Amino acid sequence: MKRVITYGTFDLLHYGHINLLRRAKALGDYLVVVLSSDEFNLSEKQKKCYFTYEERKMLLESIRYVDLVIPENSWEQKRSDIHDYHIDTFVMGDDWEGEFNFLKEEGIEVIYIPRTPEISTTQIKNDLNYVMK
Ligand code: C2G
Repeated sequence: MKRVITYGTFDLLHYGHINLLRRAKALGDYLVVVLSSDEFNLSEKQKKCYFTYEERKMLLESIRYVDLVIPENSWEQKRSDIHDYHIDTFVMGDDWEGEFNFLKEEGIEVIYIPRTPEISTTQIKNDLNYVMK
């Protein structure tokens, strides 16, 4: 059983997120998604989410590629997550290219996957704001 992990906010879930989750799951048999809490988003990423953590969690849990959703409360929890969940492969979109290579020290694969172009939560918000004006 190959276990894969990925991290994110996943607000206003869109096809770019789904592409990432599908490709992450294809790298193994079990996918853990570590979902940024509302507090972590506000304090560490200056992101105010449209959907709450519980709403974003429920959406992710409904996706066939996702096996487990747990909270992300700090930047530092990755090392312990990898051991606690017996992870073999860490995956992120390539906007994070190189940022998490230190995790290779824990004996796991670190893979960056090309982002889906043309879509982002920010883009959606901007487009909707434009339309609503
Ligand atoms: N993503 C993608 N294509 C897009 C948009 C997002 O592949 N068009 C990927 C991102 O690269 C990331 C995942 O989808 O791997 C989740 O994206 P975000 O919710 O924006 O996550 P982020 O804020 O980058 O959080 O500790 C790491 C952070 O929690 C990552």
